[in-house]
Amino acid sequence: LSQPPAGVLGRRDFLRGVALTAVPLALGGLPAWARQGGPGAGQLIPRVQDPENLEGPFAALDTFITPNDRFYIRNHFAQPKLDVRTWRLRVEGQVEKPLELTYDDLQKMQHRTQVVTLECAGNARTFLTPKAKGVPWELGAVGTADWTGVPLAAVLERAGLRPAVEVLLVGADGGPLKDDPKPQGPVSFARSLPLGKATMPSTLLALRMNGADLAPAHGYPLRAIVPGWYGMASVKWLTRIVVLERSFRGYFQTIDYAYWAKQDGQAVLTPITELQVKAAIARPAPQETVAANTDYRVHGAAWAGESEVARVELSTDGGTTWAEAKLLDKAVPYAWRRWEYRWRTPAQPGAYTVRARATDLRGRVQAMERDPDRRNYLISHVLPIAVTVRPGG
Ligand SMILES: Nc1nc2c(c(=O)[nH]1)N[C@H]1C(S)=C(S)[C@@H](COP(=O)(O)O)O[C@H]1N2
Ligand SMILES: [Mo]
Repeated sequence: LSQPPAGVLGRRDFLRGVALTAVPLALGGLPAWARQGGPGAGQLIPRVQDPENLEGPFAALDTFITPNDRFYIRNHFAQPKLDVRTWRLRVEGQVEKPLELTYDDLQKMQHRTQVVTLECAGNARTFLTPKAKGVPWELGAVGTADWTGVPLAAVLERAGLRPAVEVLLVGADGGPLKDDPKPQGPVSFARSLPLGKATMPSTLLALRMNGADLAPAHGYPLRAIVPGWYGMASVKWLTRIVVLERSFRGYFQTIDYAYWAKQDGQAVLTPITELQVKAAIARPAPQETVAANTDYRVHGAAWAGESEVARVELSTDGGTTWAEAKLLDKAVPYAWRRWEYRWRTPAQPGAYTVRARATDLRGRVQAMERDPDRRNYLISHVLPIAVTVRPGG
């Protein structure tokens, strides 16, 4: 696995990398923007500069584990500067014994490694019409890593739980908010978990990502990893854990990262939690040109949150007929499965679409249409990928 040296993810380094990258011949079919670095070249693609938000090169998907230097970065505020010597994790609220743990304390506890796919709840937002507010992600705000750390349950056990319903995770980052409605003054990035999810053995306080200490951009020295949930639950730069007797109603799970659920005939803003079932197409990339009358390998990945991908189907005729894709990776809980499909491209040049649709073991199937109650999040309906078939092949 390629590991970035500390600080390699800076925007200036990234831009320099693009300028010096030679164009590999194998990428002939990719659109021009992809050939000049970015997805085809396997580098992160900047989407917002301040704070830094970069997506992974999803079109370059070629491994089950996403290398750290291709893993998307989603920040709501400037990256906090933390010194591991003075950094502490405080555990408080409904506990018998409040704790203040050092980095060393956590290193000495028993560790567990867990493969988890993280997807940002706003991934694929640029495909929405009308245009939705938020970071303009294409397909690459998703990645799979193996995470090593201490189960959150072990830390809670050490503190001793008193009657509680939720566990609040607070990051060291924060600041004023830009979009209305917003409170006055600074807000910390914080999310809560129901006690049941917080105490599952797979819910981690992670110190390492793919075998390396967390990079600063991914939450060094400590982050939560909440398997099967959208990325916003996996709080980075953790400094405080508060055990709560009531459900938390903070900004990032009410105003933001919430959708309209219908309950008793009412629309209720509900925090976003579990991943929806979804298949995403890596190649062809959007707007890619492919040769007529040839065998083309359509491929991508599919995930299903706390369930498991049962099948992936492909349609190359506008959604009229569907054919089964082949699942490539073995089923790993909480991780994506890559898939592929041999497409005999049409003999007739022109504009075509490729669609992928996943079903999970619970029988959830991707919707064909967008549900506007999801606001600017949970983009898991079937996305038509537009391709141009050119003569010859
Ligand atoms: N403290 C903190 N944690 C955070 C965020 C943040 O801005 N601050 N962003 C969240 C969101 S929305 C996502 S999708 C994931 C992204 O994790 P990554 O940047 O390591 O890919 O981190 C989550 N944890
Ligand atoms: Mo996110």
